[in-house]
Amino acid sequence: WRRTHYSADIKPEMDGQEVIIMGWVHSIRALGKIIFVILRDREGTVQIVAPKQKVGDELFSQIKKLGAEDVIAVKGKVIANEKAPNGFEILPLELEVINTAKRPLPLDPAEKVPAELDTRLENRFLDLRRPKVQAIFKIRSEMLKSVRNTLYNEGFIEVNTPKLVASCTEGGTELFPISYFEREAFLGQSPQLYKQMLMATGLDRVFEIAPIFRAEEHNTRRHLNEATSIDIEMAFADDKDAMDILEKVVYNAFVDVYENRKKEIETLGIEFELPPEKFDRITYDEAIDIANAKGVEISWGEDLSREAEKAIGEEMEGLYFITDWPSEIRPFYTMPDEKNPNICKAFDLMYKDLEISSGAQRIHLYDLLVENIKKKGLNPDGFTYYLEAFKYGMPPHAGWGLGADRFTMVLTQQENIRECVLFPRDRQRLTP
Ligand code: AMO
Repeated sequence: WRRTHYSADIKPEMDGQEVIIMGWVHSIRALGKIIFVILRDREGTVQIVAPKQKVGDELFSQIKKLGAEDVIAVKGKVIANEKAPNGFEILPLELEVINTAKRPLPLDPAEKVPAELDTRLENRFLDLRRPKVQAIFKIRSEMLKSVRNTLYNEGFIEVNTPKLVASCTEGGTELFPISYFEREAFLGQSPQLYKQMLMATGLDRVFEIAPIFRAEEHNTRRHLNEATSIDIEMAFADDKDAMDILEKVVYNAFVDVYENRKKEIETLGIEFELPPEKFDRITYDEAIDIANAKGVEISWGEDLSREAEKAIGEEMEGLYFITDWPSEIRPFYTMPDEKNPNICKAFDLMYKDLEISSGAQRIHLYDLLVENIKKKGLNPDGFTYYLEAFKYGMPPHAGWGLGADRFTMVLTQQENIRECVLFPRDRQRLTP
């Protein structure tokens, strides 16, 4: 048997046509001489109605034996019926039970009351059968497709850089050490050094969508130990150019999700609003003023605390940039401002109180870079392979990293990042 249609492809106008559908038994209801089976596939559900006198004894008893989540194939006839869901039902002609499901189920995909997140993640393959959960991943996929489209259209080349690495990029903590034969190595925190080195090659504009690993100690709703980062780097460009690209990438993703994932937005039951094409831009100074005005104490030079982010997020609507950060709290590769080296050409893109991206213009000057590495208390010897790329013709460049999981949280309006990752990795969870 070959599947001819997904549930959503069948229309009442196909009345009388024969179809083959495949999927899971979502629910089954026997009312004496008639059985109703709801079959679920990726695109939705179909009602199969089996009246005993029409389908015959043999098929009727075969259908009667079905249980929740059995995998079945049904050959049947489309019957237009205004009273049925979607305006049609299927009269079964033949049924094949492809595989049965053990019962009781550890988690019922048809269950209306949601289970605890932990139970759901423990049984993620079953949890993922639920349309609301699938909707998140369809939107995530749409977002990734959109991001790729925008970046290809803007002249970016997709690259892959190593994830087994020799040095840190985002500060010494948060690294996962691994044993690499007789040497120590780490799981990559960010493709930062590699995407910068690629700027010395003439590839000019590159992007990568790949995992980043962070040994975050704490469990929060916004942090994972393995996340997916959308990274770009562009040569002959400054922080403003990188922000313009980020705006396009994020705005287009909103538009594409809005236009192509209406069904999933409805399934999630969320109010989906398009952002403006240009996002507000406030400086770090303005941001801390907002926090201070709201009673959150934060002095110049401090990184934004969770409380400060919340206070600023209350004031600023939707998406906005924070620019002109103190150099001290940004990574060593960040270009200081020419006029005031205490601040640097870094930016964060926020959605309310959630940071979804950070980026900057980078230091492309060898001496300044070495000096900055030392300033951060790091040893330049550990960065030789990276520093070499700055000696033989490195153009000015800028870039950013956009958290794919956090961006999905924003697009699907989820409060917990784990909802937006198929198999999340946190301090407690290494399986499934
Ligand atoms: P940063 O460390 O800010 O910047 O990371 C960039 C973006 O990646 C996401 N992110 C995470 N998401 C979930 N869990 C985590 N533990 C986690 N860590 C980071 C966030 C964040 O905004 N090299 C720079 C980027 C650059 O300048 O190009 C960097 O890694 O959405």
